Amino acid sequence: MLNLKVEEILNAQINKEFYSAYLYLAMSGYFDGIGLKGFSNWTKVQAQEEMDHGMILFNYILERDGNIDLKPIEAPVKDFHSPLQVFEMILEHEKSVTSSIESVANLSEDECDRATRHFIDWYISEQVEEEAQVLDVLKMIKMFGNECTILYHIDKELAERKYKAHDYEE
Ligand code: OFO
Repeated sequence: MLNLKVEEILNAQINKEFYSAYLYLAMSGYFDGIGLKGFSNWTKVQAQEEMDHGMILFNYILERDGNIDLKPIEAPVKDFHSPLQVFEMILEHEKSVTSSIESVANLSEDECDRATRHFIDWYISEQVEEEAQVLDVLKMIKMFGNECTILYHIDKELAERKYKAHDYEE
């Protein structure tokens, strides 16, 4: 049986993961609209991964005989102006998700819920990976992004990203 405080924070985290998916989808739409199909692909793949993150939490709550409590998903922001501005926004967003994952880890420790503490480690590693990926793109854009030909090459590189279902690994 899942501790009620832990159950609540895990349900809140589901909401954050699906909000993330919404946010990335909004970005994907923006990039498609300005002709950057590779950027659009990258953010769309990220949206799919975020839905996996939400589903893994959903399945975990059920596995622990907890209750699912889904809240409305906020509409994503949509004031996007350039690849640089969007990727800066992504980095800030992911940092805030990292800190909410850390709150889950801290609470599960405080509540002596070892199973959740162990489970959430996967998300901690995932956040390290995500922030690193975003930083790589951000650095490329900062370095070369103002030159159209280079932006075109970055776009081609981001078009290569493929969605692979994210499975929770012990
Ligand atoms: Fe789910 O990792 Fe990004 O937000």
